[in-house]
Amino acid sequence: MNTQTPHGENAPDLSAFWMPFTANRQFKANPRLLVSAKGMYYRSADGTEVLDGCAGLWCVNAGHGREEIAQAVGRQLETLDFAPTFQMGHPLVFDFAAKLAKIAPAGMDRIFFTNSGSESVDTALKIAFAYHRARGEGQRTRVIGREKGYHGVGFGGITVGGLVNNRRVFPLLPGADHMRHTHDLARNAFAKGQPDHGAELADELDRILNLHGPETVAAVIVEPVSGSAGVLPPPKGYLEKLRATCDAYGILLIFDEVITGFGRLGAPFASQFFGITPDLMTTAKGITNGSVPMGAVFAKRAIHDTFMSGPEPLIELFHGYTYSGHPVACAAGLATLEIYEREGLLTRAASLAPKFEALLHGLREAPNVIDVRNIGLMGAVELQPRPGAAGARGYEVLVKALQKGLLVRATGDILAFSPPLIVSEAELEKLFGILSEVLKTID
Ligand code: PXG
Repeated sequence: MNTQTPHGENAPDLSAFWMPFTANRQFKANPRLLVSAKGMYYRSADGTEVLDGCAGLWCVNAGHGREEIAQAVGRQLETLDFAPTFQMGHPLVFDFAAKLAKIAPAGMDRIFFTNSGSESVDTALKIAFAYHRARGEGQRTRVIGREKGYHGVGFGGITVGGLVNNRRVFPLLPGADHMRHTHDLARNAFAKGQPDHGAELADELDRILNLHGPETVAAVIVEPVSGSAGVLPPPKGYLEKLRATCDAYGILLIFDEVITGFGRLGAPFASQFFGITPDLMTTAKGITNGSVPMGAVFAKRAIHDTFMSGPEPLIELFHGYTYSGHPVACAAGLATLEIYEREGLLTRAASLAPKFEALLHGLREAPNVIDVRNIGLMGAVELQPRPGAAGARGYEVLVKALQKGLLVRATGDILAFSPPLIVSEAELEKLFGILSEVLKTID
């Protein structure tokens, strides 16, 4: 139903939509609606052009309104709108998996489709448990995550995640433990790229393994670069140590690449950027350029093959979604991969990163800034919280930046940046120019 509201004629009735991760009443009192998008820009309901500083929600890596994706999706809807992938198949899903396997980290060429990052995480955890069980190590029932980790909102994801607001209200799966986070302003503030200090935090894993017994642990899951916690690149040497410890005890290492996947750091995946191969890798977001919901778990071939040893008529893994490998999502994904490859977007962040870094760190002296950090085309500016009003400064920046034509992501008082990978140097200058102006107006 359309009603007249103070926010414009024929604005939609806002009451029925229960908004995710949003202060609903605050938003509905002062709504911010985006109505169209092309390239690097959104257009808001009042006609403002808004530069997209965060690729939507870290997902629109090839920029908005890509015609090839729209056409592929339209064609697919007319050709084959849906087909089951339980005991059936359709050509696109096999084709898409094969093409993803080609850009995957070495050996991670077996792919399970989901519909989101949260589903990818739950899927990867279930594969880990089932894998150990298939090898006669069913006693491996524990999983280890990290403080400040974000792995989506399924029960598996919030159990291994480490953001207190996502956990405190809900019952969690048994048997999880957490390593300490690597956010260390005292030693690492204003680091460019991987910080120098903190590799020893990976020794936390040994401590936790000694507490529980390493033979009880199925998997360790981390974001190679924490995203939602406010862009925390791993300290130098940290991921290497996690890899070595997992190897020493037969524990699976899961990289959650929902944000870092599909070119964000300047390589197809963070795994290749850091030169460390996990056993399982979770993805979503950029897999379809954010256009159609989809996710995928990449598994090492040996893990997949472990499941393929029983009697052939038996289902090997009792897991899957109605929409695993949905034909329309596959069409969107195939068109997305073509764009990524044709335009070199899976590596383009590498050449833009120096400019991005220089502009971002140029905000170092802006009011209230207590840290600036970056890696690839991911960056964050951390503001000192206002006494007694944590998050207020961050929210004010979000609102004021939008008025000036820039979309930023604020988590608490941390501002995060992850522009589409098509961004030009001039657009980066514009982005940080607007931000600099806005920061000057925040008390
Ligand atoms: N893992 C990681 C590392 C993520 O960043 C998920 C899993 C869950 O994905 P889905 O598709 O279920 O939402 C995510 C999602 C933000 C922000 O700005 C980050 C995410 C989602 C929304 C906002 O910090 N990441």
